[in-house]
Amino acid sequence: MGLSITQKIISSHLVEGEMTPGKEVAIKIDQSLTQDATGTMAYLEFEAIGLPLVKTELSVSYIDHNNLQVGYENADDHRFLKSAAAKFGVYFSRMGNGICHQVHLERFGVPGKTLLGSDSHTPTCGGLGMLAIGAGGLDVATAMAGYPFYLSMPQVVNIRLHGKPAPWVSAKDIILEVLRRLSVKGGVGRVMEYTGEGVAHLSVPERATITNMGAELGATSSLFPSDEVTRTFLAAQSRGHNFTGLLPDPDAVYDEVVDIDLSGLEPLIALPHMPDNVVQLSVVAGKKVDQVFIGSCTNSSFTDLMKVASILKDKTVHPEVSLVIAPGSRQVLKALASNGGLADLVGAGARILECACGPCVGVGQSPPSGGISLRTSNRNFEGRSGTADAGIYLVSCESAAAAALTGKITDPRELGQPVEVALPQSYPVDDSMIIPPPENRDSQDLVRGPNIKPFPKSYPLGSSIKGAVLLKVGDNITTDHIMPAGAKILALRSNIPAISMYAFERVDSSFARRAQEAGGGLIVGGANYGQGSSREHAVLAPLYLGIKAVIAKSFARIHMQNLVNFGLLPLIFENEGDYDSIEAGDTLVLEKLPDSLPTNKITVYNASKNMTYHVKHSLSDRQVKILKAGGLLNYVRG
Ligand code: MIC
Ligand code: SF4
Repeated sequence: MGLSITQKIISSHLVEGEMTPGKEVAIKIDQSLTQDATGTMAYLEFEAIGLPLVKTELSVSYIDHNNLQVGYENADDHRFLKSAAAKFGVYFSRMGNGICHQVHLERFGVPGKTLLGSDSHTPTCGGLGMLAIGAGGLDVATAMAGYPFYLSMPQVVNIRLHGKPAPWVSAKDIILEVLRRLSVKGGVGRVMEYTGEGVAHLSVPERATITNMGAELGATSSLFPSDEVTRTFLAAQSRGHNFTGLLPDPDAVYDEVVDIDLSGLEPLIALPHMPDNVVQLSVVAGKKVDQVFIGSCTNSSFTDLMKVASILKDKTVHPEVSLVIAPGSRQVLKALASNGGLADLVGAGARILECACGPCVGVGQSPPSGGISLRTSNRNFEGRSGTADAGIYLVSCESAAAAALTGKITDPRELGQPVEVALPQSYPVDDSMIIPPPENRDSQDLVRGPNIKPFPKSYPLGSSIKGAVLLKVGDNITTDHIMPAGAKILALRSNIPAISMYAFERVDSSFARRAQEAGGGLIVGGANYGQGSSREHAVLAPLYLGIKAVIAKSFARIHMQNLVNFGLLPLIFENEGDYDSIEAGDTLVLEKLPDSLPTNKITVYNASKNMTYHVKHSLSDRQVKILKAGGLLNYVRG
């Protein structure tokens, strides 16, 4: 039986396990990446593992998320990260060099290799035929320490692309179509593998737009073949030596096949407040727009921004619209500067932000109250922009540029002649903002400022859990709900006691106080609890506040692993209807733990209602052992 690309990469990296979907496998990790908002924890955790040096082939620490320094906190974090990179043998991509995923795609990604990153959009490098997976900081720290990465062997979904996109339809519209069809839960436990004759029409940065937003499907990863398009891209990055071809076997067997006719697609748009709330853009055309943000790891490549420059050339941004553009990397910005594209953007009135995540993570350009912001980014979760009642719409660069000119949601096809941007023969390669680890590390200390506090201790699972339901939430609760980002809160990423006070702030601002007063308790969630980011803080804060278990209808992959990594019990309702009979404030009692975990027959007694529920888990034996050990750090340290 032939193999898919995913199966080929997993089998060539397999350390343990059987490649049967749903069974746990362990794979060797070749490369890792961290970013500043998750990186401080990851390197503190690596320090706690106790190794002097990373064991991966390549590890890179990026500074890209929180570049707004309104106090010492961030600057201290960045200084710590620079010292940790030098001490542990990690490349350090300085602030201003760009967004981790864009820079990694340009400078480091290699077809056929594995990459683990402490950011959920790590699958961006799947655009190069890499198996790139997002994970929590502790998983990345253990991978840097040379331990394999454990995952549930994914099903492989073959998304076959047919034909060629019509003018004004772009890669963003393709992934929005996938989200429209499969939903934000559609990728859970799966890798999305793109094939078909249509892939030849997509450049590597366009492929990366699609694999990037596979994170919004909840997918373990997404990838494209490594073909002539990949070879050309790597050569243009002066990295022709990194090319290896990688295609699925002609008789590869997939768990599911999805066919998409690219020529039939229209410009699409995701309406507030979920990335799968997708409709044809023409349906909402005419709606007034206050802001447009072009950038993020989804749509900030050279070609993306050149298209925008061509659309805006010799025109002026609508008087009612504030347009900001954040190039994905310094390479993109340099290329735009040298070919005149930057002058066209500035000439039209675009505000150029630095090469970083910026508004995507709530750092800058929060919309006005009740405002409408059109964005090329990947997440439109409620409140993530920094404005609770704003409406965020996700679109392609072409659609964003069209709205910037007209002041309303506009079908880009109305702009007339399509813009053509030729792919560069070569990109302006300049790695001078990436500091390689020094040869001599003997004198290198970790530099800690006052904001860098030790992470909270996790404890072995006790024999019983008794506590009140401190919060009951609905379906699709994101990590942005659990532990919001934004400039103010991001500055506290290295200070768990301080950041914990913001847990669930936008859902119930009394949560942290109540949890502290009660000395902890439980959380009840709906389906896909913890979707979105990889941030461990969505577990570290509840841990700090004394939360012992989360009972939900289902969990998102990275968040569930993060819960286990820090010794919090993720349980699933056997009967989803039981969710309805639990109320916030009810006292729940779980007994005979952890002995009932191996048999997976766990009962929850609701002492307030005198009712008993059956719950289960989807943990492997290894994950149960991690819980018994009191988290992954204790487990690997033995
Ligand atoms: C995000 O897009 O939500 C983030 C910010 O990049 C997160 C990481 C973080 O919270 O630091 C992610 O996607 O994992
Ligand atoms: Fe940064 Fe936004 Fe991408 Fe997250 S999704 S890595 S915040 S650009």
